[in-house]
Amino acid sequence: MKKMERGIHELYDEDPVKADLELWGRTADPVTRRGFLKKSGLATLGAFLGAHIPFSDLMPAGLIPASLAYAAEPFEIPGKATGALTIINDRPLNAEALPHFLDDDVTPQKYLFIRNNGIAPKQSAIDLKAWTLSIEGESIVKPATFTIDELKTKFKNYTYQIQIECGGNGRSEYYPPAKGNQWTLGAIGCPEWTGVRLRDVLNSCGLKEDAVYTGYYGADTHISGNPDKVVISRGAPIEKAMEKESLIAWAANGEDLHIMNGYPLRLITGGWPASTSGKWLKKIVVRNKIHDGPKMTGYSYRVPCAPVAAGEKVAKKDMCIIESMPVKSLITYPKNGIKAKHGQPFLVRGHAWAGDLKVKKMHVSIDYGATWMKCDLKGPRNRLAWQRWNAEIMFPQKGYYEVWARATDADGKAQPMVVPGWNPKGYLNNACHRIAVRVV
Ligand SMILES: Nc1nc2c(c(=O)[nH]1)N[C@H]1C(S)=C(S)[C@@H](COP(=O)(O)O)O[C@H]1N2
Ligand SMILES: [Mo]
Repeated sequence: MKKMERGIHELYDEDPVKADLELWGRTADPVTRRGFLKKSGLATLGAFLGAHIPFSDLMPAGLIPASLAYAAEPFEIPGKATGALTIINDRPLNAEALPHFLDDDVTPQKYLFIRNNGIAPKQSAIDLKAWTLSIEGESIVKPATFTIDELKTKFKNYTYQIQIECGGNGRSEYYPPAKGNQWTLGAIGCPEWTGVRLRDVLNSCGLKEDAVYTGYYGADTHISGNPDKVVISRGAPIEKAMEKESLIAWAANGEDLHIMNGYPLRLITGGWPASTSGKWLKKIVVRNKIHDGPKMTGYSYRVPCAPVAAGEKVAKKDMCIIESMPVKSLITYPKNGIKAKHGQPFLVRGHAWAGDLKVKKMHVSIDYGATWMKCDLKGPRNRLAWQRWNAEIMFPQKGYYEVWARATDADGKAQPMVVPGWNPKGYLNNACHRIAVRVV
């Protein structure tokens, strides 16, 4: 297993304020956590970042400067764009996109993250004609099995642009650290999926009155090699499964699914943790109770029902299933650590999304969140698609800056500026994305 080198993160994980003090000679106000860079520290940090820091008095202490926080080494993955994805783990394979590769309105599959809990089936072993999907479970009247051709011809086909984001995206920033893939920002993507509506297929089999939850089963195999062990079997409440955007999809952007993204068939459950979007789909069950497959119970894809202190032990009974994902945004242009010319407008853009909701407002800040500027924000192509935003910034003087981006959802909830509520498995980090800019 390859592990990323996380030197500066580790240092900050142990004690961010101490790390600050050691590295930059900065002390923090314990209440505001605002940094007071001593003259010498200011010089050290400035030298490290390669520029004077105009808003240094506003820069929160204990926050790793973005120019250092998100440096990532690209690896190569077959079938994916070289250099665009960072491997987080190689068995099972998990990889995320560097944010600036997610700049397209519609995410090309070569940039779409990979989150495998087990071992993916081999593409060469998949016979498209022989692949079947079964619909079963105690709340189905007439269980049935469909080939992919039958799905395509028996039911109306739909195409929607829908974002999927791993519930653990951003996990690497939690302290105390949470076990699991140390995702930074790139376990998100928004391709255009083509398939049939899950509800059309379920209705054709007859849904009983007592239907409560779905559960999926895929063709991947358990990391232990035990053929009887199910890798992951999650689902969604029947109301979510019956939404018109919930798809059984065979294509992304008009192409076959990439093998690592579920070829030849997968579920798309937009706006919810992508763990509900089963890949290599073989079977869907409709249950008369909350599905209890592997990774539905215990601490998996659950957060404390009520907020807890960082590092606190939480009883299983106090953990609640994650449903709609929180509001979030990415800066996809330019990339972190860019140089800009003083006196010229600086163009920034990205995407914003908010689970089941729309994003209502988008702001950027160049003074560590002291003031915010409203961005241009477009509507989604369809429900559950991310939204494009643009901004034009003028930097007041030369030096080191960070551009912070903050989205607000239709309910008025905004992204937090720093890592939000700690939880045992490190889910739902929707802190503002920031990039470093050196204005020269
Ligand atoms: N069969 C199966 N489906 C799965 C998974 C898996 O390991 N096996 N991982 C889930 C998780 S946790 C996520 S975040 C998404 C990732 O989808 P992607 O790899 O296409 O980006 O797939 C989900 N569906
Ligand atoms: Mo995930």
